[in-house]
Amino acid sequence: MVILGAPGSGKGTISSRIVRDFGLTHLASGDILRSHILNKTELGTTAQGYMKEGKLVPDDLMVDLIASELAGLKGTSWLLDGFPRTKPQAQALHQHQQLDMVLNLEVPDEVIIERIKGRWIHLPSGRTYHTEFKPPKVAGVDDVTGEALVQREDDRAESVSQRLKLYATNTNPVKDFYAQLGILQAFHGTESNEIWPRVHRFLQNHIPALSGPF
Ligand code: G5P
Ligand code: MG
Repeated sequence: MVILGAPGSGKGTISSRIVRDFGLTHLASGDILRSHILNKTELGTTAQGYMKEGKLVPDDLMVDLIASELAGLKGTSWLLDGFPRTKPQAQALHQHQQLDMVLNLEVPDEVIIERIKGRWIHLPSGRTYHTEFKPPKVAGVDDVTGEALVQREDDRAESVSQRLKLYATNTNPVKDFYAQLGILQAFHGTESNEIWPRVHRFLQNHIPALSGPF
């Protein structure tokens, strides 16, 4: 399964609930890239230059990265978040693996711009908090490890508007690609708590064998 949505639309938030209730493995391309940056790998060094400007990492690097991650997940059900983001990425994934469904979160840009200002993350794990929507138990500190939370380099206002523009240009063709395959399911709203029950119901009807408590 793939989850699409603009930067800050709640892909990570909804994905963590899907993982909790349906047991899929969550692969978030941005989290994987940030862990490469943290570990100072060659890919991390290359990707950092693009990411901090709010630009996309080149398709060939992303396709190789995700293909190698998926190769380690043979036989399991997974949820890809943040990939594919361009039509060439979607075509490459389609050759590698047929998807069962694609969830598409549609949240207005003005809501996103406001909410991203309050995001704090724990870099090593990708755990995400929000000053109002999901505050940590202790301000500025990760609930699990007690380590410091940081703001993402690309959450500055200039990078966010650049990311939203790039999303509109590059990812609309991805939506069209999946709509033509008949596997795109859109969820519109301004709050994750309003979108989530609808996603849950949809998944319960489509993957009943995996459905858990709600
Ligand atoms: P990422 O990491 O994939 P984006 O830009 O796609 O980044 P992002 O920013 O991670 O997406 P999200 O996961 O959709 O957003 O949203 P989220 O984290 O769940 O929610 C955002 C914040 O709002 C959080 O603090 C959350 O708690 C809060 N929140 C959620 N719901 C609500 C709500 O209802 N109300 C309120 N008030 N708050 C809420 O990619 C980063 C970069 O990596 C590169 C690119 O450079 C990209 O810019 N990259 C790729 N490049 C090329 N190809 C790819 N496939 C790439 N993948 C990554
Ligand atoms: Mg995310």
